[in-house]
Parts: sequence; C-alpha cells; structure tokens
Amino acid sequence: MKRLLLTGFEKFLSFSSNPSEEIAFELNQKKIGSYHCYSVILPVDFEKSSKVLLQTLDEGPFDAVLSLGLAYSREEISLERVAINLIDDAVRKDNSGKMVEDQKIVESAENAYFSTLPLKKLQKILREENFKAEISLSAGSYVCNLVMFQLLHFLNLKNEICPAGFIHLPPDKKLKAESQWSLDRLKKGIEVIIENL
Ligand code: PCA
Repeated sequence: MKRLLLTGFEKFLSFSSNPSEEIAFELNQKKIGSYHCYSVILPVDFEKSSKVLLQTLDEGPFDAVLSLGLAYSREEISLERVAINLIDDAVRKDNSGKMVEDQKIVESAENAYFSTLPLKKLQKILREENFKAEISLSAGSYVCNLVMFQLLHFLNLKNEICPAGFIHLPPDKKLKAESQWSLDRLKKGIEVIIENL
C-alpha cells in the first residue's frame, strides 16, 4: 500500500485547539483510498518545525505528503498553490516566543515552489461534494508557509516526484462559534482529498 505522510500543527497563539492537529491525530494509521496514513504533529516553532519535518521526510520516501494547518480567518478549505522563501511576521511570535522578520527560509534556495497536489481537480471534487474549497495564492509568511516551503524544497533536492503540498483549514465550531464547520466535516474533506490524490 502507498504511504502518505500527513502533518498537523500543535496549538499556537491563544487558540484553544488546532483542527490540523486533531485531524492528523485521528487519521494516523488509517487506510484511506490507496494510502496508509502516517501522521506527525509539528511544533509551531520557526526552527523545530523544520527539524521535525525534515527528520520525518528522511524516514521516507513517501508516495504523497499532505501538510495541514489552521487559518483562523478563512472560511473555506484552502488549497495552497505556492510557498515562498520568506519568514516575515511582525505580529505573531512562535510557541518559543520568537519573532522573525524579513528572513529567507533557505538562503541558497529558489524564491518559491508550487504545490504538486492536483489542486484544480481537488477543488472540483470537493465542491461537487459540497465542501467549500478555494485555491489560495498565499500560505502567508509564518510557520505554515515555512513548512510548505521546506517540504517542497526537500522533495526538489531529492528529486522525489510525488503529490505534496499544504492545506489551510478554517476553524471548526469549537474554535470559533460562527464557523460553519464541524471537526468531522473538515476531517471528511481531508479524506476526500486523500482519496483523490
Ligand atoms: N497555522 C499557522 C501556523 C500553525 C497553524 O496551524 C500558519 O498559518 O502559519
């Protein structure tokens, strides 16, 4: 069976939970479509997130890699198209209390990488199944973008060609009362994505 690495993030800032962590945790060791899922929860930390991710990728190869994170202000499942070689957040500290502004993620690397997930196909299938889904042109410049960039940079260096990318999740109802999403519905959306990679 094919192997899929699924990453989520621990809680950060003042949020009481992170749906990406809960979903990665619940799908760990599950068989979905043609994949067996292996989940890892990443720290929301500019340094440690990359370390844990790269160590895990070294234990590969994986046939697909899906990274998940929370985008508190978004309302749809956001299929991220591009990761940029930049950390720049003048407002948000990471979980170690560190703030980073205007810094490259990997000095010698490309400025950006595109997701290798079949974004258009995934958006179409999600919408057909009544999940609100958008293709996003920015994963931000905080820890999620950093992880997406490190993931695509690693695969590029190793010449590993597989579906890989990042998905931002909207908050679930437990996290934001006005949200249209239950955690279960978000999880179902991720399962639909995995089934169609
Ligand atoms: N979301 C943050 C980092 C961790 C997470 O779940 C982000 O969008 O960068």
